[in-house]
Parts: sequence; structure tokens; C-alpha cells
Amino acid sequence: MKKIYTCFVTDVIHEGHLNIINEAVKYGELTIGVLADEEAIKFDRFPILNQEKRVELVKNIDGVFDVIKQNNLMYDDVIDELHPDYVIHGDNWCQGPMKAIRDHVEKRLNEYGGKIIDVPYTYNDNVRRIDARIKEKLGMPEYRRKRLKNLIRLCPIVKTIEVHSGITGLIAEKTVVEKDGEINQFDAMWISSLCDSTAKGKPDIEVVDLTSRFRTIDDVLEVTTKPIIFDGDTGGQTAHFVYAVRTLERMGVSAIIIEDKIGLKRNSLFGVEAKQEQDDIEHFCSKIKAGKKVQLTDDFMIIARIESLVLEKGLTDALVRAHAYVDAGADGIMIHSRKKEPNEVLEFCDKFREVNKETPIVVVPTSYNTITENELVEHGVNMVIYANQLTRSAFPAMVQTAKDILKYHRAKEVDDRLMSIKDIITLIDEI
Ligand code: SPV
Ligand code: MG
Repeated sequence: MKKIYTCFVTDVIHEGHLNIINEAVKYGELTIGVLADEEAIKFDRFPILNQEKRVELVKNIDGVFDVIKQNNLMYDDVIDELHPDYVIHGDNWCQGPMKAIRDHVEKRLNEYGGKIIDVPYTYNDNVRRIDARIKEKLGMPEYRRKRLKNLIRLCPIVKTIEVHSGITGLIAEKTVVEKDGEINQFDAMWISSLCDSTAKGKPDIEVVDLTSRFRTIDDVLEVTTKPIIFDGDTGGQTAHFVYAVRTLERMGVSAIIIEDKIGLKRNSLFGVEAKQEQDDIEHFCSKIKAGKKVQLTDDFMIIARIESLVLEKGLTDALVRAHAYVDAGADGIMIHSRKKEPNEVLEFCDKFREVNKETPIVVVPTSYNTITENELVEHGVNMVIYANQLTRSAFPAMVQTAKDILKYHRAKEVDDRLMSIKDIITLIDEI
């Protein structure tokens, strides 16, 4: 009897999967591997059911010889142990980032004469409807909100990108890349005060009010499923902050980050060039405590952002504050810096981790951008936020286009570098 293998990530078995199974059993006895959560999230949606539950789901299907766990996205664990004669998959993996998986599997099977079978991918109205329902569910507040904590547990580092609109949300949601045989996507989204304000042509001084900031979140929520981390600036007055916590939690936002500054907030990247005042520890702790007291679920996180390095108050001050904020109930610490080199941030992380192994550390490597995600992981960082790069890439492109249209009195000269009309009108999926 030949061994045939397929890998499932799915939360719902539909006719597409049954079709693969029906084809597979023609060749031999079928083993289905259920992909680990931490591997699935590298290229697919976050599974609604965890790996254990998905194993149970698949076990109930008739005609399946065995169900195993696949813990490596590239199939190496399965190929080493099972040595399948055939690997069967929908032909959707013949292009796009998933092709890297197919290429790798093909190479491994070739080592001993195994073969791939591609079956036409089923995408009819029924499957489309099931797909849309899962996506809708993932976007619901109670499912989305808790996913950040899950991601912190599952990922070596949670990769977060700034978004400030539906369209930037879609970029964060849909961009998947393959490089050197590795597949990656962003895990979460950051609603930056800098970029949200900039998109509205306003300075980053808390002048864009919370009602407007929540509108931005709503636009993003409507078209995405990934968790959202909200840049809450100083959190404002404590009496106001508690309302923000409640609203964000209800919307399905996973975390708010508030910075320990008081008075007129200026962007941290100004550092000491702009007058900025740091809050005192006691007052900031009372704000954290008030926020933690009003939240209604265990999912929501209040992350305390320390501005000591930005305001040149030194490492010791940053560490004292970090421990005090954790004691006050902060679910995470964000340490910020505007230095070109990562040294002070890394030193902070190392020293903090000597005492505290658990509390998630968040960093924003805008100025010290040579540091890699792997290096951050080595220093105990749990989340990296790419806080403004989408805005900063779009703006120069738009200015150049505006200038060139004025220069040439027509749009022909700029057309080559623009997205095609076909691409833009088909970019957004219609319901
Ligand atoms: C933001 O993105 O608005 C931030 C990060 O708060 S920074 O601009 O570096 O202060
Ligand atoms: Mg900000």
C-alpha cells in the first residue's frame, strides 16, 4: 500500500477538502497532517481552532488512515518520519508565496522518488461563503481581541506594522512574502498617533481627538482580522483614560500603549529638542491601575511606554519605572529610544530580563533600524513595531507624482510608476 499525505490548516472541512481526500485515497492510504498554530500563522489566517481541536476535527472524517501533527511549515518533520510516496495538495500552492513550500516538498520527495499530486483547487460559491464566514468571525471583537496574547505566546517576536486607514490595513492583512525559502507576514497592526495625525494633516500632539482616532480604528476593523495595538499617547487624564479603555476593549482592540509623559505631548523622535515633560512614577502608576480596574476581559492589554531614554534621564530611571509600572499592573513594557544605535535599548532589555522574565517587551526601532528581529529576540523582546514606514514610503511617492503632473501638464510621464487601473479596481474584494 502506497503512503499518501496531505496537510490541513483548516477550521472547517468543506467540499474542497473532501475532494482532496477522495482523490488521495485512489493512490493509497491517506495520512492527514494538521499544521501547528505557530507555523500556520506564518502564511495563513490565525486558526480559530487550535491544533489539538483541528486534529479532532480531521479524525472524524471517513476514509482517513491516520491523523498526525505537522510541526514544520516546510513538511520536513513529516517527510523525515513518514516518507510518503505522494503528497497531495490543492493547486493553489503552485503560485504565490506557497510555491516555496511546494518547491521544497518537491525537492525533498525527489530524494527518494516520491511525487506531488496537484488537484484543482475548489473555489465555488459555497466554499467562498464558508471562507467569508471564517474571516468575519476572526474579525469579531471577542476573537480578535484575545489574539495578541496568543501571538505573544506563539511567536518568537510579534511583527507589527503601522496602519492608518482601510487600505493600509489591507496591506498589513494581505502581504505575505517568501525569501530564501521562508514565508512571512505581519502579525498585528499599530494605530500610530504620528501617522494617524499625519494622514489628517495635523501634528502629533494629541490634537486629533479620540473620537476621530476611533473612526480610524473602525475603518481598519472593517476590512481586516489581525489584532490591533492602539497608540494611546499619554492616555490623557485618568478620568478620560478609563473611557478609552472600555471603548477600545469593546471594539476588539487588543492593547493600548500609553507613554509616561504629561502636559503637551510632542513626538518622541524630537527627544529633548522639544519641551516635553515626563510624568512622575506615582501618577502614571495610578493611571495604569485605573485602566486595569475598568477593563472587562482578560484579553485586553495596557502596555506602559517608558520615555526615560528619549528624554535622556538614563537607564536606571527607565528600569525603576519599568518595574514600578509592572507592579501597577501593566501587561507589557515599551521602551523607546531615538538613538541610531540599539545599545541603550538592548541594555535596558538585558537588565530588565535579569529581574523579570515574563512581562512582554515592545520596541520601536525607527532610528536604530539596523537591528534585526532575531537580534531583538536574543535580548528578550516580544514585539517589534514598524511604526511609520508605510506613511513614510507613500508620502514621497505622492509628492513626486504631484510635482511631475504639474511639470508636464499631463499624467503620461508618471504613469509607468503607478499601480494599474485594473489592479486598483480589483484590489478590494467585493462581498
Ligand atoms: C507613533 O508611531 O506615533 C509613536 C512612535 O508613538 S514614535 O513616533 O516613534 O514616537
Ligand atoms: Mg505616537
